[in-house]
Amino acid sequence: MTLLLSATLVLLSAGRTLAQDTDDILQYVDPLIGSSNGGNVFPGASLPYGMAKAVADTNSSSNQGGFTLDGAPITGFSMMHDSGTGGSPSLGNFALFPYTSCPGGDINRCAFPKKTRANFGGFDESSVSASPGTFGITLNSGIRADMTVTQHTALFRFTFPENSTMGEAAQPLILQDLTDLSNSRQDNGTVSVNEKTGRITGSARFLPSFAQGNYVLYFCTDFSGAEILDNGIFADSRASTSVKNMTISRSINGYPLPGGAFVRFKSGAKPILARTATSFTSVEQACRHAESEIPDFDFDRISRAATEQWQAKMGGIRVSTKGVDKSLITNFYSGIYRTHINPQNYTGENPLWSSDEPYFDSFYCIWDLFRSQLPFLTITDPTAVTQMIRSLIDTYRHVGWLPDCRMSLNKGYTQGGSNADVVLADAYIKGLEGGINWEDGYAAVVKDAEVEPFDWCCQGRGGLDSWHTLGYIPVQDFDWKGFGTLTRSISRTLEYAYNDFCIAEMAKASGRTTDQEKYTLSSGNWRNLYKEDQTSFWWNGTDTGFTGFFEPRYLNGTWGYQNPLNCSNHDDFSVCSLQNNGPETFESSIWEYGFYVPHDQATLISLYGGPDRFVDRLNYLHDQNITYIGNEPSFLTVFQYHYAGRPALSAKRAHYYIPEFFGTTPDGLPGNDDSGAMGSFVAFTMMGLFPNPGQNVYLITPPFFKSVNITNPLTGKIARIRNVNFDPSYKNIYIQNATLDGVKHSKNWIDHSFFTEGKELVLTLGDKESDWGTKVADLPPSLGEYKGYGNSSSSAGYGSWNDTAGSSAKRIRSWLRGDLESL
Ligand SMILES: *[C@@H]1O[C@H](CO)[C@@H](O)[C@H](O)[C@H]1NC(C)=O
Ligand SMILES: *[C@@H]1O[C@H](CO)[C@@H](O)[C@H](O)[C@H]1NC(C)=O
Ligand SMILES: *[C@@H]1O[C@H](CO)[C@@H](O)[C@H](O)[C@H]1NC(C)=O
Ligand SMILES: *[C@@H]1O[C@H](CO)[C@@H](O)[C@H](O)[C@H]1NC(C)=O
Ligand SMILES: *[C@@H]1O[C@H](CO)[C@@H](O)[C@H](O)[C@H]1NC(C)=O
Ligand SMILES: *[C@@H]1O[C@H](CO)[C@@H](O)[C@H](O)[C@H]1NC(C)=O
Ligand SMILES: *[C@@H]1O[C@H](CO)[C@@H](O)[C@H](O)[C@H]1NC(C)=O
Ligand SMILES: *[C@@H]1O[C@H](CO)[C@@H](O)[C@H](O)[C@H]1NC(C)=O
Ligand SMILES: *[C@@H]1O[C@H](CO)[C@@H](O)[C@H](O)[C@H]1NC(C)=O
Ligand SMILES: *[C@@H]1O[C@H](CO)[C@@H](O)[C@H](O)[C@H]1NC(C)=O
Ligand SMILES: *[C@@H]1O[C@H](CO)[C@@H](O)[C@H](O)[C@H]1NC(C)=O
Ligand SMILES: CC(=O)N[C@H]1CO[C@H](CO)[C@@H](O)[C@@H]1O
Repeated sequence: MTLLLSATLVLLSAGRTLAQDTDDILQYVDPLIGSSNGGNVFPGASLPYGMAKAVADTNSSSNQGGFTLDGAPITGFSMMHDSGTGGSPSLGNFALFPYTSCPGGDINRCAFPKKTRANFGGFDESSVSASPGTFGITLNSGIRADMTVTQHTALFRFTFPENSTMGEAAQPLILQDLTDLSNSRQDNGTVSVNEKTGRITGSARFLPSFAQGNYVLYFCTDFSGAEILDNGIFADSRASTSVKNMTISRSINGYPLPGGAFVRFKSGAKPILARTATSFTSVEQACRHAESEIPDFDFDRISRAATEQWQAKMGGIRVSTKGVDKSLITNFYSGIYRTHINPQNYTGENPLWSSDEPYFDSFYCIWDLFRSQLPFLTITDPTAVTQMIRSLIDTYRHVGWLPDCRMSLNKGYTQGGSNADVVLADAYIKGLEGGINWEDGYAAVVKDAEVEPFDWCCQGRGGLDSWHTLGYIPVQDFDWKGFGTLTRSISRTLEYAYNDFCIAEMAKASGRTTDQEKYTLSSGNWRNLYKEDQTSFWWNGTDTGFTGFFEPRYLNGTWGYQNPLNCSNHDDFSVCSLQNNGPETFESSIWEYGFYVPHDQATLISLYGGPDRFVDRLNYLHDQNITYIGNEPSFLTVFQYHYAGRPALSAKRAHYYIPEFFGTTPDGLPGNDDSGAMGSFVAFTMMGLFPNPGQNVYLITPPFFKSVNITNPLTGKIARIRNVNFDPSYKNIYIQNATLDGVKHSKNWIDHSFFTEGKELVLTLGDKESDWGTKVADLPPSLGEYKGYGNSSSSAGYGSWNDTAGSSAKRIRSWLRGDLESL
């Protein structure tokens, strides 16, 4: 009740209109979804985009997000994390660990190294509590650990049993370890403990999870709640109260030598609070954060404030809960919650350059985030996305390139194209302003297209000479100018083509006609890897029945070969990531990449034999489980039926995947959450509008709820979607007709003005597919012309760009038909 009242005040004071449904929506957020089975979700305490992320860390081999619910014991409580990522575990620095007492009162009989601490980290799953802004767990030792956070500071409250399990009266010891989750600490970590106050400070250099380079992190920890008995330093398994400072080597055998400090207390009768702030700039800054953000060690106040921030952040989306299974509401709001965890706001914490621009980190990775996560935030939190875009552009200014992946202040590895181009285009065409320097933004995306970095492992694009002369990335490219992993030639070609389309859109919107024409032209390069006579057979020799697939191509124009089913869900043998011997598609098959032409579905559909044959192929992709819904390239394929004039099939497919493949249990996610990418897929899908990212297009399917209200935080206007004939058993999932602000709306898509202008979309549902949204005029924009549809009276799309685009589209078409020489 208290929470709800204060949240109401926050919303009202921000000038927003409260939805009438006054349910506390945070009751529907379960942060533990995805905390086992490879979801790798961070389920701990964080503010939206918060830098401090406190949780109990386990020693699970899947502890990328810190905590897991897979039976692995706790090794510590740390305050920096990423969420849902693959790669090696990220962050997890400076773990604390509590003991009720050391046997016989002898500090040397407490276990200091992480590996031995694990023996004291068992816990009962029923003791775990997690909600936005707080996390708590009881160890089998009887110690209860609750945690909450502010922006840079974590507050832990340790409540001790009267006696230790050995029977000694409580004389709690809390240690702090110069470690991180992946044991990456480098040489010369330092730690000091202040004899009088017990303040522990220090720093160490660590390695980022999926990036080059390293980073230094500083910390400052204070305690409250009990009188200090003594304190000191530990190295490996031994400790002393007479040593207060230490500089520790990584050790000569690879595994960093355990080391840190500890404080012992006279009594455990009252809870002991540990307050740790971190900083990328200095110990002093860390201490300043701690003192200013949590001066009073008031756990209840801080956790209430965290809850209120979440309530305010998420309060803008309200669904009618009537009749709908609670687990679906939980799925929806938990997805929205996870979408707001990363990227992290490190503004004021960037030691790499000085600038007045915001600095966001943990874009881990944009290949995942561009598809639905950042587009979702563009709806719910455009102010934050504006700051993220400014940060990306500022990173370009100071590092030279837009990042594709960035974590812990370092350049992460690029997975495919320069997909920050899509992020910038998406924001630009949806009208984000707020101090974004779009001149620099445009220069940044053009640089991606024109200048090859020496190290395209981690920025920009590789193979640009081939791209410009041949119009594709060749398998076994000859590239002597820039260097990166020479694989993924198909997926890179497809992604570069779409990246160029996104640049063309920005060029169009800013009146750069020559560029628009140029990048529209190269956005057709995907066509150069289409091998029209390519067949596809299963391992057992059965023909899939489809002909025409993308295939690798050599420098000399000769085709190479990759089995179109390799790297699909059915391929248990290939390794399809960034390995040097990796395939020509990244983490996905030729089958699935075969749909990745987001800007020219019309031409793709024609190549695949028209809309019916396209639908057959899309059905086969899903029905045969060739696609893997646990990885991001699958997202758009769920909705691409819209382009074939079959929006009903997108709705059907949405219900096929949710909730079957996305449950609300800890093991409920089909793959890594990827910083909230999966969460945003769930949220968008259930909301009934899915973006084609980089375009001003949302594909319409019926929401999973009777109604959805989405408040635009900038304009305060409320966009509404209402289902007439809503049926919570989901038999009526087919749109019969629709109105937009009372006017008949037969297009199967809408644009972003729906949100900014607060329009109302009313969908009338039925249990059978109708002809709503099926005509060519109803289809979303596409560069090429829709052909072979039942009613082709008018054509939609980017064909109507204007005469320049029209003539370039004509040129593309003639060029696509013919030889590469004509370039
Ligand atoms: C985690 O710790 C437990 C208890 O010490 C141990 O049995 C287990 O092998 C450890 N797991 C890993 C992956 O290190
Ligand atoms: C705690 O330990 C003290 C001293 O060892 C003992 O007298 C007392 O009974 C113990 N209390 C409990 C609850 O076990
Ligand atoms: C660590 O400190 C030692 C001793 O001062 C010094 O010799 C060494 O160069 C330092 N290592 C690094 C990486 O700074
Ligand atoms: C220990 O470290 C503290 C804080 O860095 C410093 O003030 C103090 O002088 C150091 N003490 C010794 C003995 O080096
Ligand atoms: C959405 O907004 C309308 C109009 O303000 C209101 O009547 C309705 O109750 C709201 N729906 C929800 C689910 O909050
Ligand atoms: C990011 O942090 C800065 C500095 O604390 C703050 O001014 C800004 O509002 C934050 N941005 C968001 C989206 O929370
Ligand atoms: C071959 O494998 C495919 C895909 O698993 C399956 O659909 C088909 O029935 C199999 N054919 C035979 C003859 O076993
Ligand atoms: C083209 O290059 C590939 C790879 O080097 C080679 O196998 C093929 O024979 C070449 N084709 C022609 C026509 O030279
Ligand atoms: C496809 O994958 C299989 C392993 O599953 C591998 O043996 C084969 O070389 C791959 N074939 C192609 C053409 O990529
Ligand atoms: C696809 O996966 C679903 C769910 O795991 C399963 O029920 C179905 O049998 C699979 N279909 C094929 C053709 O493998
Ligand atoms: C929408 O469809 C329903 C059911 O078929 C029908 O009753 C209604 O009149 C239609 N509305 C419009 C605006 O076409
Ligand atoms: C024929 C046509 O549609 N021309 C348009 C080209 O684009 C410019 C700028 O958007 C428009 O002003 C023209 O009308």
